[in-house]
Amino acid sequence: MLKLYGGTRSRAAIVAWYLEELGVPYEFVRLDMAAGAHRQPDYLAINPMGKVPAVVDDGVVVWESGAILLYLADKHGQLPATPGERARVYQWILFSNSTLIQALAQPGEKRDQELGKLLPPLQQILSDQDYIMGATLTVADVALASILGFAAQMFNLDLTAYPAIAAYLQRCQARSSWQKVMTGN
Ligand SMILES: N[C@@H](CCC(=O)N[C@@H](CS)C(=O)NCC(=O)O)C(=O)O
Repeated sequence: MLKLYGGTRSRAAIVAWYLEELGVPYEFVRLDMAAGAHRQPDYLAINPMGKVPAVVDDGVVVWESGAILLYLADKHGQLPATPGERARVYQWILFSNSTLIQALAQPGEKRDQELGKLLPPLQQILSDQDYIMGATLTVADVALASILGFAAQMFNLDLTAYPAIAAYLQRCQARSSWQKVMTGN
């Protein structure tokens, strides 16, 4: 069975959410990160960077949440048929895990400035469709909504000016798979 390595309240939740969406069984290996379990040789043999999440699946080892999501989507036949459509999925996962996270990591006013550039186009796109690729949830939403959700929680991100983004986040968070992983229900 696939093993998912993570910690309490870590980005492993992103991968767990997608595994639940896919209906793929997995064992969650909770590392005691406060005690430094992610820096011990047995875990560094899986991810030499000492970060979670990582997965071990039939002898395949993958780390970096975005790479794991894409691996799972690919393995389970969830990537679009054409290179152009697949590129849109890569684009949104990389946007979420690099551009959006980098903006969120800026200190105070600079964060607001950067988000002021990124959130209006996102609001525009989500005004016309329920999910980031169109009418149905894809792996791209798992990355994007997870980061938006973390931002809302950690930085008290105020989405009042972006009602379509707020509705999108609510739509994703209402899914039973999200509820199961993030709230333990
Ligand atoms: N870009 C990586 C980030 C991984 C990351 O920073 N994970 C945190 C937990 S959410 C971690 O392992 N921190 C432990 C440390 O840095 O020592 C991903 O998305 O997988």
